Amino acid sequence: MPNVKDSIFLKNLRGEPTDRTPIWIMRQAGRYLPEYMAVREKLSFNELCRTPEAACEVTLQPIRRFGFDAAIMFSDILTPLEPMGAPFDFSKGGPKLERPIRSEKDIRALHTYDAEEGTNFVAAAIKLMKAELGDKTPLIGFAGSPFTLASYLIEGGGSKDYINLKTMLYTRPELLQELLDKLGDQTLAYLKMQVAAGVDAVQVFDTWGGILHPADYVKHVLPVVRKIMDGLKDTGVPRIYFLKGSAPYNHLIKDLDVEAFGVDWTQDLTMAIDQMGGKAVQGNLDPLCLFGSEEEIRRRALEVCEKGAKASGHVFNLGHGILPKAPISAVETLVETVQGFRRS
Ligand code: 1CP
Repeated sequence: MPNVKDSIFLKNLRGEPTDRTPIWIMRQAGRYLPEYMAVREKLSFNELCRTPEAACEVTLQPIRRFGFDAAIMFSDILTPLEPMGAPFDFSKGGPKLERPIRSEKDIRALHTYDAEEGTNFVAAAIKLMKAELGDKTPLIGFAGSPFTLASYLIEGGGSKDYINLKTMLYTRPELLQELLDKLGDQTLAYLKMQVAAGVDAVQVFDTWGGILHPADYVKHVLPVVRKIMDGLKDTGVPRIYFLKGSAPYNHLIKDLDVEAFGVDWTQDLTMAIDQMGGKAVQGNLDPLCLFGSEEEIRRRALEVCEKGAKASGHVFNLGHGILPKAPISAVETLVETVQGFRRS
């Protein structure tokens, strides 16, 4: 009987030897897949996230098509904010919040909630996904880091300069901290709920944690990430921290109690492995490499595999999410190359 615990994905996160390198890619369920777009013609993005059967279907799509070594539950980092009183609208391209959260009153009005109730549709989706994936393919749960979530709440959507967030940081840091602490408590409860529902590993996405001076990162971002990761330790599931743009912070995060660090494509993987003190790594091919020639994709993917093989564990991934225009044939080339690589 195969056991999901023996999957090469989980083995690499635990630092156990495997003869090949597992691969999954961030945003593997999404707009580059025609079968995803077909589902989206019938359901809005929010409906999709809140309908367990549909979320399960799109989670499985990239597994069926490419045979990735791990599935990631379909949802969004912003989904658990709605029950706090901050619903996002995704219909205009990027996420938009009706009324940004900027004052003391706005922050106090956000409420923490029982994750089993407020996000019961996520637990239901995870149970369906686990039943479909069986013992072959592990399922990754995830959440946004409090800082990345705060950036969307304060700006009201994506931002180029984070003017509102930084204004708060430089005028009322204690207010920003209050928001981060509140989001931290909710995020820990949300991830614990996912583990109870059956996910095999968790990833915290910190897409925008890298926009701060390292001293501010250490003061405001790192402690709440640490609290979440420490709070998950007893669950026993491997924890992955993906901080985009982490290169100037690697020496600051290396002591976090996690099993693996996500590495973006702006860093040399060997350097990141040296700086991350013996932990497993996940990454780090440039997502734009998928627009290169087949030969170039193969060459660069193998280079990442060779470097990753020197870490205590390596999970192949892109250095950030796949773009909606990425060619399917490039993903096929990538998966075939990585799954064909043998560690010596
Ligand atoms: O129109 C559509 O169909 C919506 C596009 C879309 C998709 C497919 C959004 C809106 N989110 C998602 C899914 C998603 N988002 C997943 C699913 C699982 C998978 O990886 O396959 C995950 C893990 C996320 C995480 C996410 N959402 C992050 C962190 C990772 C990253 O890419 O940096 C962030 C920052 C978001 C916010 C968000 N949601 C959606 C968009 C387009 C964005 C980015 C907006 C921006 O650039 O600021």
